[in-house]
Amino acid sequence: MSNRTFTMIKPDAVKAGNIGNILQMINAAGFRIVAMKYLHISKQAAEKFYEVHAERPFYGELTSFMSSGPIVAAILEKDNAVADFRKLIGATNPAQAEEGTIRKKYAASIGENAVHGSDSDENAQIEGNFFFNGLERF
Ligand code: 3AN
Repeated sequence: MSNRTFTMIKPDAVKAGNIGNILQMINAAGFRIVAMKYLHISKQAAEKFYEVHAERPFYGELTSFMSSGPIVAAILEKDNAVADFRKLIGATNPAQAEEGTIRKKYAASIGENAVHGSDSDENAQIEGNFFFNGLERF
């Protein structure tokens, strides 16, 4: 079990002005920020990041959305980080997300669901490495 996960605050949540609210929930849940940046990724970069979903019907929609505006990318640290962060963000579909989760509060739909959270330790490492080099982690 690793103690790090990777997250993105997605373009919908950034546009809605919820960066601060979401970071507040992340901090209140006990996560430490190891690395963080605010950036606008290209469609090509989004396609690379979501390569594992290339065959899914929503791949085009997902990668267009993720490159539609700036995002916040971050590596987070806490015991049991991956599982605890998935709990904090709630179900992929906000309609099914539990009360008090980030997606319940700030996500509008399954496609535009406010935040990303890695689904395994292995992916947390791959995804963190996609955005951050060694000099950008503290
Ligand atoms: P999660 O982000 O909860 O791990 P995944 O890995 O199944 O969910 O999906 C990756 C991303 O793809 C989701 N965060 C969501 O933005 C998008 N997505 C998943 N399912 C759909 C869908 N049916 N329609 C549109 N977008 C979807």
